[in-house]
Amino acid sequence: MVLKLAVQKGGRLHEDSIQLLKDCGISVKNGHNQLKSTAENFPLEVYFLRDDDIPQYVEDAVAHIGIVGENVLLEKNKQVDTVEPLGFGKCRLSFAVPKGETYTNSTYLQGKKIATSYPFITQQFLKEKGIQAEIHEISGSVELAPSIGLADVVCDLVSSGSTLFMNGLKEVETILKSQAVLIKNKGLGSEQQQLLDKLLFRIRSVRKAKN
Ligand code: PRT
Ligand code: ZN
Repeated sequence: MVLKLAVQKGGRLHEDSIQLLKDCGISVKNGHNQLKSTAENFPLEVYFLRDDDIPQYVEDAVAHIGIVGENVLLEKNKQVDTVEPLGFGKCRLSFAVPKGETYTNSTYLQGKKIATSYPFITQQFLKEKGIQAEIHEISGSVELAPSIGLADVVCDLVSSGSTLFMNGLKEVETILKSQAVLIKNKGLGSEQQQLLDKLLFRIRSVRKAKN
């Protein structure tokens, strides 16, 4: 019996995910271009995937558990359980407008063109507010959209704010605060649940010791 964990293959969550396992006393070799790796001292198999694919893999029980940003989890809207916030990968999903614009509240967005990689979360926010706007889904460099005339507004991830600033944009409204979370498949067997409980005990101890 082995617990299968999906983590990001590269990118911003990869190193912190592997470091968390290390801090839990679990060593994982990440060979170049490997899809999976077996831990040496815990019954754990680690799958290296694009973050966008992790919720689906966990819903389908290809991986029992996964580490992913709440932003991706909410956008993909898959049937999985959130087990634990992990305290890294912190960012926010915010609207930003050209810096000369005056934004007082979300009614500004009425009738605007909004570029985002998070169409589902953005649409949910607009719906809640009763706002009609046009959403343009783009997968990268969202912050360039206003300067090339593709959109009036962007809804993008922000951490320091410097990307927005360098593109002449200002953050005006946050719709989601996000961090990496541990998720699990909804139908875990009791043996997998026991392994997860063991891992979770270590994760909580590590996080307590750091605070
Ligand atoms: O290849 P793969 O699909 O796996 O990776 P990816 O390119 O889709 O994601 P990646 O590695 O960029 O981010 C993975 C996760 O890290 C995200 O889903 C978030 O949960 C989290 N995270 C934390 C961030 C940021 N901070 C962040 N700042 N993800 C992206 N950004 C980008 C943002 O999109 C913008 O382009 O950084 C830029 C803004 O940063 P500041 O500091 O200039 O504001
Ligand atoms: Zn991605």
